[in-house]
Amino acid sequence: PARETEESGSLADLLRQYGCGPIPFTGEDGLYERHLIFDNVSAPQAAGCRERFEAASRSVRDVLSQRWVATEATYGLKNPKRVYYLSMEFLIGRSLSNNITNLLLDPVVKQLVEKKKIDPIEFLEQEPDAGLGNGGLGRLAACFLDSMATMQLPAMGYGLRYEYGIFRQSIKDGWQVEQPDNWLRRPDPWEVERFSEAVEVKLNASFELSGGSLRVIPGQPSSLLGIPFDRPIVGFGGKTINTLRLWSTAVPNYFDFAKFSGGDFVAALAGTLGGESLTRVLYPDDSTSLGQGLRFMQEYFLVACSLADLVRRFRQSNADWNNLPAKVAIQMNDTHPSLAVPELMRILLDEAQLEWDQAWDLTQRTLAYTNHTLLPEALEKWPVAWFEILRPRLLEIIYEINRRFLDEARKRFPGDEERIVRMSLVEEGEARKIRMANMAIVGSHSTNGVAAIHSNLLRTITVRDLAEMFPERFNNKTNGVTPRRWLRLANPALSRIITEAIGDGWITDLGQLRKLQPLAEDRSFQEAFLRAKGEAKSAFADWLKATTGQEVDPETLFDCQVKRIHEYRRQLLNVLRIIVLYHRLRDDPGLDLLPRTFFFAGKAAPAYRLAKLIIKLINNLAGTIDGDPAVAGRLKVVFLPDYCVSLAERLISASDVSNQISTAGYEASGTSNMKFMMNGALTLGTRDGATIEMAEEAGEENFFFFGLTADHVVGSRGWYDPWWHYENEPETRAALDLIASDAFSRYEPGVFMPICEALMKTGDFYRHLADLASYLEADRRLCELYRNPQGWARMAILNIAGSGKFSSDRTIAEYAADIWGVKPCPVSIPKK
Ligand code: T68
Repeated sequence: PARETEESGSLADLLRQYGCGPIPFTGEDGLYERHLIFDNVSAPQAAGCRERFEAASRSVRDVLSQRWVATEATYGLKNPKRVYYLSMEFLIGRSLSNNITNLLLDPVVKQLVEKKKIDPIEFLEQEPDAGLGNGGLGRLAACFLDSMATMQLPAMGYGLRYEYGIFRQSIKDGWQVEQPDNWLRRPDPWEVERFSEAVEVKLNASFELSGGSLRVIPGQPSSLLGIPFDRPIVGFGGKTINTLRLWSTAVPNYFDFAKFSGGDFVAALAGTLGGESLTRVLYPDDSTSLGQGLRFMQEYFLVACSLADLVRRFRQSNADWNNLPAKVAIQMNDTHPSLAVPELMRILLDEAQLEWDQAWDLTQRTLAYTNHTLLPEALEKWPVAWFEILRPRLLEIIYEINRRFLDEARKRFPGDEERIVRMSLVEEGEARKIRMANMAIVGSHSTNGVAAIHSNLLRTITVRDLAEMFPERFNNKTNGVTPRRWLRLANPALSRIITEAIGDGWITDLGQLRKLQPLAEDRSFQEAFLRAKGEAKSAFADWLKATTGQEVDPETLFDCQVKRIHEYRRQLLNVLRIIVLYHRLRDDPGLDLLPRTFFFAGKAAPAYRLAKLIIKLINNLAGTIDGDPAVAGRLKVVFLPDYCVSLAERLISASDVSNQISTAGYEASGTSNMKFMMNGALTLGTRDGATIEMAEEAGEENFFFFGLTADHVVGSRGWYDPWWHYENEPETRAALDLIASDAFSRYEPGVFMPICEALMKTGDFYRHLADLASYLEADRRLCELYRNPQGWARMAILNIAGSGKFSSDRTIAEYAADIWGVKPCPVSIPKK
């Protein structure tokens, strides 16, 4: 049995505990030098930046390896209840600097960098972002893994090892251009392939790659192999190292012997190409379900591999299937992995041979579901026909679930057949479809939204009938972000002054930031804050210049809107604001306007034409302003291409103003809003998502709220008229006229017509014009405050002090207590 070991002491102690043993990190025989020589079989002096990055990563991995093994061994031995986070996306970003921070190795690495005269930026920039996600949902999953490991929870993430992550965005003539993200071109130093733990997924169809698309051959059973690739998830302090297991497809080692002996050697092998492509690429849509067959197969592949794997692990330590909910919690990140409902039933019925009622009870008590959006176009519905082709047994099970569920529903709501039609897991129509959200809710014990307003709208509007049937299942878990990456790592200057003021307890207990509240009035702390912000802004400006050649002035106010481009997120509203300011300046060149830089960044789904046109408009506006000597030095618009985790780390820490301006009721939560807040930016925003709760924490008087509330938005459907604003608000009219008259498209006349149409002709669904005037008014108040640096610093500090609730540690503590019932399981290393 394991015996507990010592607490961490000195750095040397720590390294020893991590299992680094007598081998030092650097020096003649150190890990780093060994990797430089032996991994590449070349002289260390010959190593380039990439080789140095790989050697450093390998060395860090060596430091954590034994601890990683000990973590899994501890779980095996103590058999605690474990949580499995199933997600089609993990937007990880870079790992080297994060793992160094979380292992507390910064002093060691600092020495290395100094001794070897390595340029740390050049060196860290070698690591590609692991961009296995679209946006908030994928980044949330990554923050949750960090928190679970830090809180020593026995947890594991399951996802897919896409060979191509979210596309790389570049801008050509103002337009978004997508390029493949070949992030695995060079070997990834963090992943460990575990071929011996491969699982087989049986399907009722075969696949072929023909002409770039996947062709399904129904009725020809086949199987795929899922190969696990494990990545270490380092908890802060390095005590727990959990695992993110990503599945990659391979085709079993079989041959089409008929074809082979017929002489068609190439065709026999080419047949395997179809299956191999399954995990090739991440779908780049963050808010629409396009209903692609390949996506459906990816989802099933994730679920089938992960459940087979976790059930195998469960069976190693537990004889009785009835213990499943006592030992396993499975969280479904949106409906993407909701095939877990019928798949777990299949395992319990067909493999464990349990009776239906028992299998159903265990399934429901094991699974839980998180909803991330209310947008109808994002709700997944899969054609019944695809189930029939791919896995008919799942369809049988879904029909039986539905039959029993509707029987119950009819008892609860006799005579209300319309309600039954709405609640059914099956949507009738020409092509019958399975409603995945309904299935996830019916097949689990918990459904949560991701901010208070979102959970309420979900319960009272979107899936009201189901919430009336199962009220006890519905709950809220307001999102959070990890302060390790988003404050300690991203903003060293601010972290330092916080730690100097209140100690470093905030890193794992963000509520302690409250202690900063009294310091908001303290002159010297205000000044320290302004200096730290200035430092971050200069660092960003230097980085931007060095990597892109673009120049921005850190003396100007940095005003940001960074997120996926979508109409509901209203980047267009921001554009209208800037056009109004530009127009004022043109009208009156003597105007006393606060010098500002407006940053935009974000990707548009490749098939979302209006979103791509919005990017074009932002870029053309930037060009027009740059070319206008009348506004030089006073207004600047910058569209930063290829928004990703590592860019977010640099930009958010350097921001003064955060724009969170979605149409109220549409942004489920938002998570960048929280990152900006804890980095001391002030929020210009609508009452939507978690921004509402942020203001509750910091005090509304420290927020710049404007615009319609969610109730107003709902109430205005039916009578809202954008033309009223056009006719009655001169600045609104002027801004729209400028767009329509090609002021920003002199050489491409008419190019922005679809934008004018969306705003005026088709009714401005997202209420841009309704909120423009109040946006400008809030903006005016904000600029006034900025002219008073002490007042500004005071409010920013109050925001930081109020941001403690938005640590993902708090969110995870709530999931653990209310949904999963899991407790910390500290790792112990058996004494040698
Ligand atoms: C986001 N959703 C929400 N979806 O928009 C955001 N969708 O408000 C919230 O803060 C965040 O989730 C975390 O809860 C997404 O990011 C997707 O990325 C997505 C991807 C594929 C399909 C549908």
